[in-house]
Amino acid sequence: MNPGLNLRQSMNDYAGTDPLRRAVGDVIGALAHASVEISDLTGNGALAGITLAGITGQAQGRNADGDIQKDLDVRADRIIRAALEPLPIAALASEEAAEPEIGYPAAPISVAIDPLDGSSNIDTNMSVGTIFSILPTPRDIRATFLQPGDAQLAAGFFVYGPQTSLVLTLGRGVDIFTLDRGENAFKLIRPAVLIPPDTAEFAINASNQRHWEPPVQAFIEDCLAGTSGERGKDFNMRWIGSLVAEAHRILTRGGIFLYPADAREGYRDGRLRLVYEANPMAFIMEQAGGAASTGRQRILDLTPATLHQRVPLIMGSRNKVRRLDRLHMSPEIKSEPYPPLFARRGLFRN
Ligand code: AFP
Repeated sequence: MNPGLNLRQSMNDYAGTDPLRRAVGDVIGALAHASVEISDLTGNGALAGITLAGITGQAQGRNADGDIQKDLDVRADRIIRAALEPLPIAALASEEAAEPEIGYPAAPISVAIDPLDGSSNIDTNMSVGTIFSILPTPRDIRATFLQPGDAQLAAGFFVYGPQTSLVLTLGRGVDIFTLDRGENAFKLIRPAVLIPPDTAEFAINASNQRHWEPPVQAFIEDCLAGTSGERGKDFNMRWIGSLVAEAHRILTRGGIFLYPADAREGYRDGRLRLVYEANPMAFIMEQAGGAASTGRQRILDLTPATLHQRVPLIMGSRNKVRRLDRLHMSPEIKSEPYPPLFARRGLFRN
């Protein structure tokens, strides 16, 4: 596709006369429309509390799964629901709702969303975003969001940062569009994005190091050892605390992102949700030549047991994801609770 092509035209080209593709394209168009309003809202920051009654960016309770819920989370959820309401969608699942909302059960597609990912960053003026996954509606509508990630028809995320951008896969590669505010239209800026297979940049919340499993300890230890260690090269570290921003950076210059399982209460399966965070991200990473796994299994192979199920997520440059998979499978790492190497060097201790 030619750079500068607008999203509407791109969706028309994709859909052609295929009704299922037309339904997918219409949902993406509606999400793009909603994203402009969410972008404006997040762009106003604290001013939103003045210009929009009741928006403070402060916590206002917890969602169904116990996450702190900001009023912007709720507002973004409402904006998306309003944008999708006129469309024939069988079911809509959201991080902000305990159960999916049933719309038109005979409709061919369903949608899962994280309306505002990274909302804990809102008051620090960091990039946040909206993540979405579009699935075929199965015969039993109750199983809609319990399908493996490989079933996805499309997935993407909007990043509300210096630019408002859409990262999109329709199962035939990854394209990045940026909002042209003058024309109020998303324009294609990077077609057929590919992630470099190798990288010297990792993203992990290092404050959780003492809780990680040995394979992750070993991998990060090697990165930190740099040229003095067995990897023989120095690494750079990033941690933004916003999955969409980390993913966009990886699509731009490569890298590996880890939110692994850890020993903290409630983090045995990591922090991120399989259905509306890990699955869409994994689809995008693989379509851009990268990889996404739990360390032991390919993310897109997993069958969700529940809608808000959490899963360890390791994604990005495929050679680094594969290295972590090998470390999780290697017997010598598994047999030691903490490799002596780590105990001796204790690079995190001082
Ligand atoms: P919030 O949406 O609650 O800000 O969580 C963001 C997130 O799910 C993901 O976007 C980040 O990568 C991750 O949490 C950051 O988690 P930590 O705060 O534990 O580092």
